[in-house]
Amino acid sequence: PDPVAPNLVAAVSEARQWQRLMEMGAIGGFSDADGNEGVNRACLTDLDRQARRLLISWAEAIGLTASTDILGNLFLRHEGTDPTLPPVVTGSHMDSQPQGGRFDGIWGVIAAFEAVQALREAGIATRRPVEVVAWTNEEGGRYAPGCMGSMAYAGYAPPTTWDAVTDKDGIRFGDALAEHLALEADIARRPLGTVEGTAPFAYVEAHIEQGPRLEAEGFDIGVVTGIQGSRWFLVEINGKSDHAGTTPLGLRRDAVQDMLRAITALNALMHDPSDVLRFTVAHIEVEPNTSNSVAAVARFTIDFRHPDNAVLQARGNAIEGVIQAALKTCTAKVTERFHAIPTDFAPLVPDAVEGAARAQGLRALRLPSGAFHDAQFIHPLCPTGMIFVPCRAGVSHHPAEYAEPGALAAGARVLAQVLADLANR
Ligand code: HGY
Ligand code: MN
Ligand code: MN
Ligand code: MN
Repeated sequence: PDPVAPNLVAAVSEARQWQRLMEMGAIGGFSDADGNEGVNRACLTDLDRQARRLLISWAEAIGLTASTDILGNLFLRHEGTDPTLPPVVTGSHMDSQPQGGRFDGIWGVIAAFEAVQALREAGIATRRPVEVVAWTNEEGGRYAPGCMGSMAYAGYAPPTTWDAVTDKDGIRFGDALAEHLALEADIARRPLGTVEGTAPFAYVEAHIEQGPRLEAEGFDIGVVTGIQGSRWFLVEINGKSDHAGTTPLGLRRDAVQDMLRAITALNALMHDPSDVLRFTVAHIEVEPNTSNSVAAVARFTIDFRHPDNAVLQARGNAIEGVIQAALKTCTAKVTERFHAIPTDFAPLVPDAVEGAARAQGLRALRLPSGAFHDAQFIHPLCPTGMIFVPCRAGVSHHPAEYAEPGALAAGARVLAQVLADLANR
């Protein structure tokens, strides 16, 4: 077992981490009809900024310095004995789904914070700086796609790529970001990742599994080996508004009827007996959206995922043709909004995670992630890995999302040891 582990592991506080999680969960918190405590904290909102201010207040209380880049990615820096070395970066996201849970994303930020605080309290010097990060807009709920902050940081897409994307109130991402940066103008500004600054030495993201395996199979730690691929499409079907009472069916150009034909055809394309493929239509808009005018426009999103890149490309590339062939009276415009290829992490970080888990007597399982994460976009820059902890029944993106305080503390202890390891390499 690692010599630093005992006092470092002891310095990680289960109670302090849980208390911080509950305090964060109250920001945008709500109870659903069954009494589950969920959170609705969209990116670049006052609630998001309130949560960030709370995190910064904790950080400054223990001597970390806060900075933010032009995408609003927030960094809390623990200085290394050699400040010139590329840092180890660790964190996740603070934004949530509209009916999200109190653990998705935010635990990874709080666990990173807890691990760094434990390093400092245990008096463990690190050669490299360690930076806790909160990425902007991982969820892609308010503004599609997700992972905008990490994609811009990694140079995957120019920072202005999404300026014209609007939310449900018609507010442009570029305007919401400009307002956000103005409201956080007192926070030190830093270059944008690898575009203007330096790449990390390594990146580690702690996250709840958002799946059932660790709990069902009795494991404490998930050693994440990679992340499946994701592709998001927006489909706009254009027909013609008409009077519901007087227009014969044969003369209609009904966008809703053609949308249903298109989704039925897509279900056939996406049928996969092995049930490995994931296909979701969950955001639908209709115009004019009244009960007695035939629908002129129907918009719907496609979220399509697969672990095999050949399938992800082939099925994804077939989507437009299948939609066009299914239409009877309308036209369709299909745009791709997100394209993350399947990721296999290099062994360095997963091996360090597994080594730390074993050194701490924890049961560790190697597994891929079904959810996408910011780690997917940091992976090409440096050795990258993730630490999963079990969550109850694998539920996520729902207010019933839950993880045990002890399970989260075990995750933070493994993270602390991995950071001590990587930051001294
Ligand atoms: O959708 C995802 O996979 C992530 O949880 N936002
Ligand atoms: Mn997440
Ligand atoms: Mn999520
Ligand atoms: Mn993530």
